[in-house]
Amino acid sequence: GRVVALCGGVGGAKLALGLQHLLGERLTVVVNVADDFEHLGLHISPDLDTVLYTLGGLSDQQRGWGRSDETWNFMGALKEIGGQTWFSLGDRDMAMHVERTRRRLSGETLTAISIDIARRFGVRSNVLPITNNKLSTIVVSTEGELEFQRYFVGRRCEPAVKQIRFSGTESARLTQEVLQALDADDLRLIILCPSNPYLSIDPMLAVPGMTEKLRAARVPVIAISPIIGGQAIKGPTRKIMDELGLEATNREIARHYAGLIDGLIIDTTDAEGAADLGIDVHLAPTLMTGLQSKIALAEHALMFGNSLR
Ligand code: GDP
Ligand code: FO1
Ligand code: CA
Repeated sequence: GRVVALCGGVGGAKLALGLQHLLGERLTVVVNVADDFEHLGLHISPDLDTVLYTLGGLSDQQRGWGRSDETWNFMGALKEIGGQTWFSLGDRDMAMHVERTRRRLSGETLTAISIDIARRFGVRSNVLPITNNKLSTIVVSTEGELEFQRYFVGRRCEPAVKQIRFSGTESARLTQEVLQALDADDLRLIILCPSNPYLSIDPMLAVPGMTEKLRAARVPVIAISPIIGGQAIKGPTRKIMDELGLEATNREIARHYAGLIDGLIIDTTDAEGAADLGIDVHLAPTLMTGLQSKIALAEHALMFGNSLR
């Protein structure tokens, strides 16, 4: 059967790679686009980039974003003439932004462009943006409202988060391709990847109809916790939970997704207290390092999903 995975960037893409290994074209990865913005006149889609590069075997493992074997001549030259350098665009990565921008201006949808580039990268699974419409995360911080990349990259997530808002939700629509994936007769499981719940998954859940789709799903919906031992593996998840007055625990992740998921995978080392999360819990090693650990966690997700049917 088929599987749909809702995915942000780095954390989600790691599991998506393991799932792709097991499922190939039976996997559809639905990707967040609320990190997207226009920069230097280009349309940048960071989470789509991360997923396409990761599933295509082109991603930089250390940096987490962008391509491996990258060079930075463009940025160097841009700096010399006084251009904006707070957001780095690698020379090879630049091809993606320029070509995607050109194709959007010529009238193609983000979906069509993503499908075509995935095919050219030899990606076997289906990679779909959640929407073709503009959707943007706005961080309401102690220093005022910040556009997402200004907060994340420009300010390195330093301003304390008071609230996270999404603009464009009223007019955003799930794409036909996403709806088809969620309605497929042979769909067996929906997975919320271990992505940042507040910055990566919530904007997708904010697209009209998405939470209703998950609630009405005739297949199990599971999540993998991005929190291990009260800490995030990378990025501001833990910091944001602290700032929003939330406990950085699997219990809080379970509470956050309550009503949407049928089960939660948490790390084996967090076994204590697993019984009273108020939801079906599966224990597994959830720290993904090499390819084998990504495939192993993907196997756990499929097994757990099967057990809930
Ligand atoms: P971003 O869009 O690049 O910020 O990436 P995501 O939102 O997809 O993922 C960020 C989240 O992934 C963070 O909360 C991390 O804790 C989580 N994460 C990253 N690597 C792992 C891992 O190996 N295991 C688990 N369980 N979570 C991870
Ligand atoms: N992240 C950074 O921390 N600094 C950058 O200069 C940067 C550039 C960049 C360019 C293209 C792209 O697809 C992603 C890029 N990222 C960069 C990553 C990214 O914007 C963030 O990690 C996320 O949006 C959070 O998911
Ligand atoms: Ca992201």
